[in-house]
Amino acid sequence: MCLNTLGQKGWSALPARDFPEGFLFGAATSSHQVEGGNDNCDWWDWELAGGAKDLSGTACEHYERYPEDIALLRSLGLNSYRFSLEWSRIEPEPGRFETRELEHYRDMALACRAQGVEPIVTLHHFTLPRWLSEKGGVLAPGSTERFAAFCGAAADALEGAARYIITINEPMILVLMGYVDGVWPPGRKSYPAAVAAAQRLVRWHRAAYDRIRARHPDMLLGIAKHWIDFQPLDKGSAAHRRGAALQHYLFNRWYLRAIRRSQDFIGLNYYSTRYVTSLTQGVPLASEDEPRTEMGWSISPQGLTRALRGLREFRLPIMVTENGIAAKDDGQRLAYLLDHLAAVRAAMREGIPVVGYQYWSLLDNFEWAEGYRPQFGLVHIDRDTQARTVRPSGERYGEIARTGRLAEPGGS
Ligand code: IFM
Repeated sequence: MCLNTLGQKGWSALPARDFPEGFLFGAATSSHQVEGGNDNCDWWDWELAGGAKDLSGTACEHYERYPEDIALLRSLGLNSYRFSLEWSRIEPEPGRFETRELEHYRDMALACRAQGVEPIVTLHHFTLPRWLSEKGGVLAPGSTERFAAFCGAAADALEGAARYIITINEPMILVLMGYVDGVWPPGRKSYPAAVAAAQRLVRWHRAAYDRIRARHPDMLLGIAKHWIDFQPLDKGSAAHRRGAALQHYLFNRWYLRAIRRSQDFIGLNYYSTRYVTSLTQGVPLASEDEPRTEMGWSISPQGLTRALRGLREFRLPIMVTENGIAAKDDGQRLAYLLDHLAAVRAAMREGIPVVGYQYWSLLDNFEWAEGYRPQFGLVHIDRDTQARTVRPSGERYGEIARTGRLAEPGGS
């Protein structure tokens, strides 16, 4: 029997199963996208100011309904759940930590554990408490110390309940959307501010890592890194190739290299390939007739295998912390899921230590500026009644999780 560095059994069983026993098959959500009523954060204000196509409002009422949602995830056969804490609930005013809210999230992690579900907890998933955004958000003086204090309090509350901790979700997406494109809070379009924000988010992670590591040696710490598979639109063009290489370095590698000594595992969020035409430009699709998701993104499972290969340089276990599709047609979702799981399997067969896969998302939810139209969920949410309905893709994914096999019985 083999053990990987996180102590999972069964790499030697790969030929019999497609995924080893103990592989973490799960699904992910984030607080603001599913909880509802997060009226003390920057996104709430952004929505009211017209920055999103819908108001998040009651979202999926997951703050109250999490026991039934975790039970549903478990009933499918999944063995892990990635969710996030809402900083604005936990620290509604600077330095005032709400014990009740810390207990709420500890209870969520314990509810997972009680059902044999591994909780994977994200501490920061895009939203900021209003008091911090009013002072300048990520770039506010002292924001690093504030973030580290919040993470320290959160980790103390999660001690013994959660092992996998993700400090920050997709720092470079936050920089891109909030400081380059200006379509998310704080709505800036400034390269100098973007560079400063990226550097500050490196400090946030390092400070949080040090704070948590000092008190909780058993926790496994990382980030969830959004990775775009940058490819030259025209492989014959030197300008396209140079552009792809630069964007790959700046977006995919720079942050991970900056925090390379402060990670126990790598969290990978992967969705699609982007076709690059210059140092700063690119298009989501190689051609107009290429299949795409409801977000307009390309569908490119081979990009996931390439991403996993690219992460080899960090010599750490890798968890796919997000991968999924917004699709009206659940058949398209299932095809995407199967093809991307096959892409993970291909990487594992090359010896890349992937320890889990979290589909985005468990529930149809609030897709930030795009509102509620894109449906990523394994579980459909009726927006009027909040009724949960498992989609066939969710059932099939659960079967894969239970058996560790990708092929249907009798299939190849
Ligand atoms: O919904 C988001 C999530 O919050 C972060 N990663 C990408 C998802 C789909 O856009």
